[in-house]
Amino acid sequence: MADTNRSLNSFFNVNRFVGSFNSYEKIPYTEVKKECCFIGRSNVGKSSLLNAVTKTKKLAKTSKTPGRTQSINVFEINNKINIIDLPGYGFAKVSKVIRENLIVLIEEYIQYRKGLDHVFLLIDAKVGIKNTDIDMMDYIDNCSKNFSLVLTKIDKISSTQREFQKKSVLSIMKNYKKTFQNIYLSETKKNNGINEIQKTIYGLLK
Ligand SMILES: Nc1nc2c(ncn2[C@@H]2O[C@H](COP(=O)(O)OP(=O)(O)O)[C@@H](O)[C@H]2O)c(=O)[nH]1
Ligand SMILES: [Mg+2]
Repeated sequence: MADTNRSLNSFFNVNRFVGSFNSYEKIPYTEVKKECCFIGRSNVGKSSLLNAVTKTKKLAKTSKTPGRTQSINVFEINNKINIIDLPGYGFAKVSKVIRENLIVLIEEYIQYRKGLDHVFLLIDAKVGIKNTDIDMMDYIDNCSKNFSLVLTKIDKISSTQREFQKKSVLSIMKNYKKTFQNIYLSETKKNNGINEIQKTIYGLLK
């Protein structure tokens, strides 16, 4: 087990930032690669998760100020898998126009990007699922894309609350029988749940 974990860490540790793009059409196709993406509300912990998965501290910029990332950030793992850090949605403090443009950016990426194999939708464990998350799941489901949920920042709640949150989230997943795949609970600082997420991403290569 420890060996598998270590080899996954070294696999993900070979990575590079490809670039930031303001439309899915601008993302280069270097060769056919497997691709997954992280989406979720602003400040949910997408960039922190990317850094934890890649074991690279400052690969993606994390921020205490929500709404900073407004483009599609592309990271390449081991020349084989792309991980895409998408802008956060549902952030109230940006203008309505920007908010709507961001939703279009995210939705077009999900619908049209060839090679997108798996969407990780992040939910803040303390905040729970919001309407904007449901809208996004409906959209992903309509596009027939596989997705998994990641309940983030579980260190902020008790184990009882974790179980409650997990159960209530899973009951909603009955609406997405074809596309919903799995649920992960994560805490980036202590690396909880990170290995399971790495395994799923690595598994896309099969
Ligand atoms: N307590 C705790 N805070 C976290 C965790 N993951 C991220 N954060 C914090 O949440 C804030 C937003 O994180 P970031 O990764 O920038 O979110 P993004 O906007 O979704 O990319 C930052 O202050 C992070 O340090 C976690 O597992 N536990
Ligand atoms: Mg971010």
